[in-house]
Amino acid sequence: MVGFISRGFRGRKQDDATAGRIPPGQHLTRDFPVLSAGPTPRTRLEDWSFIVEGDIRPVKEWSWSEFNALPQTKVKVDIHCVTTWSKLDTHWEGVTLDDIFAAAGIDDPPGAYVMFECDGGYTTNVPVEDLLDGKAMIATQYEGLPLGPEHGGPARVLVPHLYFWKSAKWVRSLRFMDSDTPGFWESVGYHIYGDPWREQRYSGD
Ligand SMILES: Nc1nc2c(c(=O)[nH]1)N[C@H]1C(S)=C(S)[C@@H](COP(=O)(O)O)O[C@H]1N2
Ligand SMILES: [Mo]
Repeated sequence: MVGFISRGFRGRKQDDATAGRIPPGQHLTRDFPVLSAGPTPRTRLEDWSFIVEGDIRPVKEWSWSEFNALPQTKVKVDIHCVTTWSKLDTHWEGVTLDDIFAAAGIDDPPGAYVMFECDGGYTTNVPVEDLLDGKAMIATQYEGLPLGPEHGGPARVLVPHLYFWKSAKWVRSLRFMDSDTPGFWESVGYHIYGDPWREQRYSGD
């Protein structure tokens, strides 16, 4: 009987802590599943760079050491994978897109959308306004440690308010676009935008 009561009490406490934080159709996970469409690329840091590209030519390129000299920001966020797992209170460190645009001298973005391009060929499209005001970063650390290769190290996109497929692993460039062109998953039936709170899993949702 006592066991029953205390189990019930723990259940209630957990419900209160997570209330309103799990989007529709999602469930909580404590581990960190790896989801990759292909093999894990292993780019040496001396060969790594991050490039911001406009239509015509590169706008800015940073080597690994230059990139790490940009202002660093820490965030604690919840992440939501379209395969229905959500994970709360994950800690990341990296460079916000605001700071990347500032360092690239971009006041007026040369397109309303971007395509993120990765080692291994993965791509994903995101509207520029979803990257600004601290909503997104290029993350290089997870839970206080360098980001592991299976989770996208050396650097991945983190756009936690959209489904996690938008958080491109092994990212190497950001290309501005005038129109919202589908990336890898978006072109095979996943939603062009991917808001977990509106359950935008597939095109047509
Ligand atoms: N380059 C690349 N980025 C990617 C993917 C991928 O296959 N390749 N998978 C996406 C998907 S579908 C998800 S859910 C998350 C998974 O990130 P994780 O493996 O760190 O959990 O990465 C996203 N970013
Ligand atoms: Mo995913």
